[in-house]
Amino acid sequence: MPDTTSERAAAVKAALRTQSIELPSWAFGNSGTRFKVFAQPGVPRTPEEKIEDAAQVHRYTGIAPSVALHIPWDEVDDYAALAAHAASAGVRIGTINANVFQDDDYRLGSVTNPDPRVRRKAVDHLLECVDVMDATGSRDLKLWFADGTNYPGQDDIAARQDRLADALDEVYARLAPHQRMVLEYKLFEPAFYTTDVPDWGTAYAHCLRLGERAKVVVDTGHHAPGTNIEFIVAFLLRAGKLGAFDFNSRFYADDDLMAGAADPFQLFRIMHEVVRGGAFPEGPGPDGSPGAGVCFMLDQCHNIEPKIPGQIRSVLNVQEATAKALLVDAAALAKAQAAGDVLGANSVLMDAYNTDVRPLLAELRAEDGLDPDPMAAYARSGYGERIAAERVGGAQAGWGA
Ligand SMILES: [Mn+2]
Repeated sequence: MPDTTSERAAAVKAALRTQSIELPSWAFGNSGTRFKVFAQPGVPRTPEEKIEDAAQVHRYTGIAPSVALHIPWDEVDDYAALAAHAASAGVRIGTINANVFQDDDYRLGSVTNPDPRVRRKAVDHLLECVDVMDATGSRDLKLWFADGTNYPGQDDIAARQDRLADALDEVYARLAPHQRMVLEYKLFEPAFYTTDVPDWGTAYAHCLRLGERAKVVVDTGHHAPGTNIEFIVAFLLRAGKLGAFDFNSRFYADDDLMAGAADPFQLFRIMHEVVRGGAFPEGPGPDGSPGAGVCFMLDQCHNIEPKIPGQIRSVLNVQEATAKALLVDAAALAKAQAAGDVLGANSVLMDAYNTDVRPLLAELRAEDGLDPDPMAAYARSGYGERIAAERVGGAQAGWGA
């Protein structure tokens, strides 16, 4: 990083111009808890309308050019046409998220179900998702399994791992050379006793066995309280096994709140490891190998707040944390660390975190022809009022839609 303040600011802005954050299509549909899903006016009724809403987030932030789909929530007859629709809206289709948890057949699990018929059905769905990727040009297949057990003795823990491995093998073998599988873990829920992919170690072990194109997804809301997530990020990056983030905030468990809302300092610490690990800005590895290729995605639900501004706020929070991470004086940090200067090293990190980067980000947007205040610009645009007036009739998208 250059020495003078203005050179540093220019370098940070140049790096930030390469940032892209993927949006989840489901964030634009209705969502809630097991107690109530609240409907909001103007909510999309089709995958096309979800993509149009996502395009608004990109329009005002400039750094959210892709939308992840969820199959079957975003099922359409013609995925190539959907990809063309996305392109005409100014965005593209990103990760394909599989869903093997919303069918009565999956009561005892999907790919780990004791019944081979159900396992076959689940794997067939995952293979269909790869067909979708072929049509949309997507790189990543994201797998999250709700599989697990609720009671000791309910099923054979190790046998379920065998079934999981068999399923992953079959899907991995189906991927084209440019496609990847990214495996997400979650501590608990909906299973309450064992979860078949509960932690990064389990995901890592399966990915390691599968090969180069299988990588781990870190969903920031999927850990036990107090877990040091940046350690996991550092470890996976070092091993070349970090595939993607699902950013969201949690106060208690899997809360799916806006990224950076609960703990902006944690988000900064994560982004510091990302920058340190060479995953952003992305460049070739030290040995000239291809970049880390980490997909920076949001996975959130906006149960009570309006959805498009909720996504804009989250994107801005990730951008702010990234800007602060880029401001860390790497040379000063390395020097303090090498000298065993505990307080000095900590100060270098805290100086960056405590910097107000909002003026720099406003300047960056103005230079790039964006409104310096994306939240205000969206509110002024009248888009929210327009969709509320126009999207009348039809069934609103939401969980299970
Ligand atoms: Mn997730």
